[in-house]
Amino acid sequence: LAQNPADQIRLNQVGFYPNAPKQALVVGKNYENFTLIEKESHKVVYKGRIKAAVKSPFSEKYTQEIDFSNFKKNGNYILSVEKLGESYPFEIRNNALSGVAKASIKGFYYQRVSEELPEKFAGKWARKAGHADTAVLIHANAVSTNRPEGTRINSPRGWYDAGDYNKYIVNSGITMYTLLSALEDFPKTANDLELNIPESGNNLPDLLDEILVNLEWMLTMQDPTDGGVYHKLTNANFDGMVMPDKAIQPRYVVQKNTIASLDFAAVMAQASRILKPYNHKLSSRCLTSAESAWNWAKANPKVFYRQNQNNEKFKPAITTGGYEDNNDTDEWFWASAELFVTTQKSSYWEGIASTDVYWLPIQSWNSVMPLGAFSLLKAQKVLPSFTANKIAQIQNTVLQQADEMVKDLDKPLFRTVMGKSAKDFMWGSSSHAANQAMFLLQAFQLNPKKIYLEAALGNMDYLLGRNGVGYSLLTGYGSKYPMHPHHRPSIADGIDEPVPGLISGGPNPGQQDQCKYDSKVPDESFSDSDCSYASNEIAINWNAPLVYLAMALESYYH
Ligand code: 9MR
Repeated sequence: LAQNPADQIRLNQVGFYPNAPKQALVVGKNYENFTLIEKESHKVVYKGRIKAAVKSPFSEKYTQEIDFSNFKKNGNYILSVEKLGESYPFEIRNNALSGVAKASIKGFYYQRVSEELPEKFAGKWARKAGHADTAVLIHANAVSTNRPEGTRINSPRGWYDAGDYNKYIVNSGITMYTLLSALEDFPKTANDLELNIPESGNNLPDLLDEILVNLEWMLTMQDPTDGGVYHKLTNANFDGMVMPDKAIQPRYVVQKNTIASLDFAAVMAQASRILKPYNHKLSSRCLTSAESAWNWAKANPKVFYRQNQNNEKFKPAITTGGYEDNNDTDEWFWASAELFVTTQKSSYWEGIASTDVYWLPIQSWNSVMPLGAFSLLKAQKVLPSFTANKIAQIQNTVLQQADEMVKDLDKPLFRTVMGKSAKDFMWGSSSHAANQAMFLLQAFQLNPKKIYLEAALGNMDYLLGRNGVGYSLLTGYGSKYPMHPHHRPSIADGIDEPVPGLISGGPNPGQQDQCKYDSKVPDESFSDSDCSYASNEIAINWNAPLVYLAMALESYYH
């Protein structure tokens, strides 16, 4: 089969900002010259030399860099590589990624539980409401004196987690943090993004309206009598590939635990702060809920959710997503940080004071210490002076790690921070790329070195096509994007195009799904098939850092 040259020219298939770096890569090692062609007229508008090849650390593949940063004129273009052919088309314009920013937030609208998505807002992806979640059972592993077996609770709304139809507190934790931070850090951009959702025009930013949908659900996951928070609201087993309204298995809330309660406490404390100017009453309710979840965790430390152990004792067995995490150090840190920043009560500082922060992982659903670190750094100007030494330590750590990340960016295969190491290609690797960028953007807010911002942009280019698979990993955006994500509505709705604005998990050599993959190479280990939950699912915690990144780029480059 003849190869499509466009598949060998890896670039952001959506768009470039006039005043930002513009790079593409060609897969190969002997190419010499490129031209930039105006799409309509097919006129050559810019010419250049292609750089020397760099070998993949993962395979026998080589890539060569094409740089056309000096070309700044708005328009629609194609790159042409001599002796190969033409790339997919792309734009150069101001607000080049506003479409991506909007779509990645609108993706959450499409995940809404308990409400119909009418055509007016959902277009051809209109669908009936699924899961009222008004009579959810307390699972046998979660019964308490005040809520004995057979009790039903009202826990509607929120977002479906991913390609499945369950709602998980732990994963909502980092997702909400990330979206709330985007709102806090880029308020003007948030105001400008109109999403065409039912609440549009109600005087709140659409992003906030969308956040409130899940906040409302999270609040119902707290047991009001003791403050503890249930791990998840779930079926016993994953549904078949059906639309939400056809998914009618019984729903349960399962075991209250320390990690879920701390994640909840952190989000509610943060929300209380950020919501204050918009809704005073809700803001104080969030704080009360945060403190009672914290108190529950204090009284019930080290209660971990362990699905298999539970299944031996309690029926029905629960086999949906585990989100199990046996290390609560980072959740304590995060919840302490949010509660401290919001209340400035010294009791919340103790855990922070006693934690050394000489290294931070890239944030993920089970590694949330960076979230607390970022919140402390942002608040440092208004915090009491006894916090200064600890905050200086955290700041050094973030800046040092950012410097490390942006080193030698001319060497990796895609000239991006993402993919310097094979370890970057984990389950949900796309979110890792977006979270690395978010980490760099925290550094940029502390010290506006251009390279931090440019490296964050590079990871966006990675997500939109400058990568090992040649797909823009965002459904509906670019010329070649995943058509068969592991996403029940996209599979069952009878519409060819997947629901738009959802970021695919991306390459994952773990291949835990046993689907057919064309390659085992870490950066190529991807399968655009709906069977592939390990490389081609979508998830709220993957979309959220993309929202943050797109909004950041829109506000810094515009
Ligand atoms: O994102 C999660 C990933 O880090 C884990 O390795 C994986 C296996 O436990 O689970 C992922 O989360 C899934 C969740 O358990 C259920 N909903 C879909 C999520 C994305 O695949």
